[in-house]
Amino acid sequence: MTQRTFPRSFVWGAATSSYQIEGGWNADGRGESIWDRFSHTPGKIEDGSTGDVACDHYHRWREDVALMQELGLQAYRFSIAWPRILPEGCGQVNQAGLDFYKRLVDALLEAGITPVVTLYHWDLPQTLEDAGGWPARSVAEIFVEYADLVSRELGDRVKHWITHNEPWVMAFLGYEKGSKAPGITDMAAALVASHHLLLAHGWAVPVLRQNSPGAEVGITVNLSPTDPASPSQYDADAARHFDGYMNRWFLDPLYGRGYPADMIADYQQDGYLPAEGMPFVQQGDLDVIATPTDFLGVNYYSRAVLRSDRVPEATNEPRTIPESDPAQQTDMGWEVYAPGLYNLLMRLHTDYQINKLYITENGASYSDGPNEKGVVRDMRRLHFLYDHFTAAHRAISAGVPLAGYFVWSLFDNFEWEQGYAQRFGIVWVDYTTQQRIPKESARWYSRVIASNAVSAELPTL
Ligand code: IFM
Repeated sequence: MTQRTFPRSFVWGAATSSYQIEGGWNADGRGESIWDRFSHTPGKIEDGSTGDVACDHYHRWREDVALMQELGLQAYRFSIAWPRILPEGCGQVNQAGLDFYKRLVDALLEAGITPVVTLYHWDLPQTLEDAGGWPARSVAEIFVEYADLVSRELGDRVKHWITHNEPWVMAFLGYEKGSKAPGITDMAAALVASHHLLLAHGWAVPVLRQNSPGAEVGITVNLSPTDPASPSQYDADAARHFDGYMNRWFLDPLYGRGYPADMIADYQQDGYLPAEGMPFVQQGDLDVIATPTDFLGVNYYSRAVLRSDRVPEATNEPRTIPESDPAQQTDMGWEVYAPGLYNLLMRLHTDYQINKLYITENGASYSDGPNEKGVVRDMRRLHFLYDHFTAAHRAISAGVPLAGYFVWSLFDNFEWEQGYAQRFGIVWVDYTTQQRIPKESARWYSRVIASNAVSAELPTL
């Protein structure tokens, strides 16, 4: 069978995040995070659940690393729970928390698995939210102290650092829409938060480099290629705006272009920014944000199809709206659209000339569980991954410097405001017994890793 082989140095891994899998929410001196507060607030999480126990990884990390080794993972991307290390956000260090991550990193290295550490995957210490959260510039300064501490402690062993995961989600779902912690609905505050997240990243880069010689340092953004729903100029403008909101608002400043002028104008028009622009951007901030990094982490799940809600009643504009086929959606209701990954990678390569890219998350939520033989035949996830790996291979062949791929997620886990109803894992988790069962997608992924290739034809089992 013809194979599509990946570059020899290509890295295959899987990803998780602290609040979604660890549990042990108040074990051994861990402080409260905004996600503890949010999930403990009635009505915030769809199934009423919390991350108090989640996959109990805090206690089961040893068997989890053994499972990663059995699957043949070459790298494991996980995040550090800031309040486990600094229960109050800064000041007093919780040694037990640091020791947990030291043991985990050592076990990974012993198993031949490269640790890829995300410093911030949304679990801000509650004390820092009480002090103003990301809309406060002081929180960005404190983030650098936290980055300094963690990289001084782990920098000899960890050589891959990601400052933030998906600052768009933190800023806009946390502070504009309020669907995620801390649950605030204030667009003006969200814009300030987005700047402080980027600033914190830029300040942290040299600190991480200093404390972790030879390390690769980057940031992970979630990006969504954006298509207009019809050839209408109104839909084209809606697509421009959404692309600016979700993609360019982060990419442009990270790659030295400052915040996009069209978006500043839109936000001024909507009253979210004052006439003078962005008064919270201080002199030198944009240079800090554009500090060169070693890679960009890209999380890709789907594209966005935009339909304007500002079309005048009487218009001759074409308005054919393609409906997304429900059979082509994951359980999240997200369209399965692998060409979007190829298009996105090509755009990053041509528009931003990024030196190195990793897909730090890609995956799908499907609820398939164990059959009577205890086998999880998650063929839709397997095909999803196959199509996206193939799209990535195509991009590499076209010259995109894609260096690795992390499947989201290693485990079924706490899917934020959706609780445990959504299952993204390649490993099934029984939340009653904490039994882990690698799904068929995981078994197939092991074979992809071992051969460093995908077949030219859709795999069957
Ligand atoms: O579960 C999340 C993850 O925490 C961040 N990226 C998207 C995933 C699926 O929603």
